[in-house]
Amino acid sequence: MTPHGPDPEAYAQRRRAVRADLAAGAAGASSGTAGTGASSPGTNAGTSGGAATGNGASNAGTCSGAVLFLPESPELIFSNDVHFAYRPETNLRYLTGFEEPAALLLTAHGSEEDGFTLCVKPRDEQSETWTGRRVGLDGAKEIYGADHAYALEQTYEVLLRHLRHAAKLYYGHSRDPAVNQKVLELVHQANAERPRRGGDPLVVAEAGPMLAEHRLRKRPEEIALMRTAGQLSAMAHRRLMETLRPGDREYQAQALLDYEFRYHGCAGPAYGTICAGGANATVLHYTRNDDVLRDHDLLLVDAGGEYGGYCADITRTFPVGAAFSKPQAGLYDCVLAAQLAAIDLVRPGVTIEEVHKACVRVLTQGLLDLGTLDGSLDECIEKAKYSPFYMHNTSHWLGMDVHDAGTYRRDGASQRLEPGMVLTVEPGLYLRADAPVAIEFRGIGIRIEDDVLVTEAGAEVLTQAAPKQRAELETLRRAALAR
Ligand SMILES: [Mn+2]
Repeated sequence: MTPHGPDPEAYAQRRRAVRADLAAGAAGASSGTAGTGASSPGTNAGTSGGAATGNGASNAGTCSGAVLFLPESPELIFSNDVHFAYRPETNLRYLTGFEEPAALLLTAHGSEEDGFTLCVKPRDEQSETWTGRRVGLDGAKEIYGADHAYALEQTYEVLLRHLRHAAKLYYGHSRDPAVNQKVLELVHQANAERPRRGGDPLVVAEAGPMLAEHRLRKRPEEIALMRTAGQLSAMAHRRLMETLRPGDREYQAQALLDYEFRYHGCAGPAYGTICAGGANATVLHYTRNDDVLRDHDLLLVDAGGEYGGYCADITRTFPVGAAFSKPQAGLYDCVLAAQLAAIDLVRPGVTIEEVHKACVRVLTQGLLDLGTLDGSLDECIEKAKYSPFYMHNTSHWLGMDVHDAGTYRRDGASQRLEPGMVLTVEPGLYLRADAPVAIEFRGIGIRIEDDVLVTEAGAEVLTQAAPKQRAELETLRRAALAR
């Protein structure tokens, strides 16, 4: 199980919810097969461990129900004999908590092999001496609740057996084209047998969007973990504000954050930490982090920890010295006002696009007030005159992935917020060193980012322990420099 992550029952609940979707999705695919598909949703949704439904006999000769297949995520080479830390495919981890290379099948088609299947690396004394203990086939069942466990090498023969029974395959597309090709071959093989065995050809669907619907709405145990990830990450930002000194290198700021994340139980940073001093902050994904931090510059820090499999994503911008300069303060107040206005808007029923538009409106008004734009507010918004200085969206979904699963548009319109969704709110202003603005604004990049949970009542900011009021930042910085 993922350290600090959900308990086994939480994963079982997720699998039950997804199996109910599989059965419902397949009922549509197999509408020609006389009712057997339509009877399965209720049966499958209720079974506790995802055991066989026991109606296998009634499906003989027909194909009904669905298979979800998530292939093994490849192990990647860092350099000769050295691997990157293994990162399980997020959907597989969402449904199991399993962190070794593995393939997953979740099936609801009524055969005796139905249920939750994991294909894993078998126990092997020789290999385990080098690379550590494996869960093995027994562990996959006993610890992770698999109904069936096989060796990874058997993945495709197991998949083919399931495809023979099913009306629909939900496939988690692999980054490895060879895997996709293999799966397509097996689909053809299963279909080639259909004329004699009976049943319509398999319907193949992407598993991602179906699983994304589940991941987009966080369950209580997920929200609890995201709250912890947010709190621990906010504390790391605060610690940096309390200790940074002019003359430090950007990587020293990064090192302190990494230390704080790991020391307090995070698996590590949830993504590549950005520590960008001065004009480096106008590069959106600056990760070199090797420059010297200068007294009169700002430092933009975009960093969050991953705790129990869930990400935080926080950006703060604060003075390397003790105080903001006047132009820095003007821009900062503008970004903060935009962020607060947007967060204030977050509640069920509001669209993610409306959150963005609220930010754009305040940022544009701020740029007009500072003399950086000309024209009326509406004209500047309509013609996107702000876009050289604010070129990204305000929000993305947050969860197990820092850019989490979930659609941003539904039925041709922007996604409406619902309780349990978590989004970032992260306006910024980026005035490059060569930007066509007054000289005092050049080379300033500011972003302020928090993680916001949509609740029944409105919103809960999961990362509010990270200071962002200008006066509070200056108090912290004065104290840091007085040490
Ligand atoms: Mn973000």
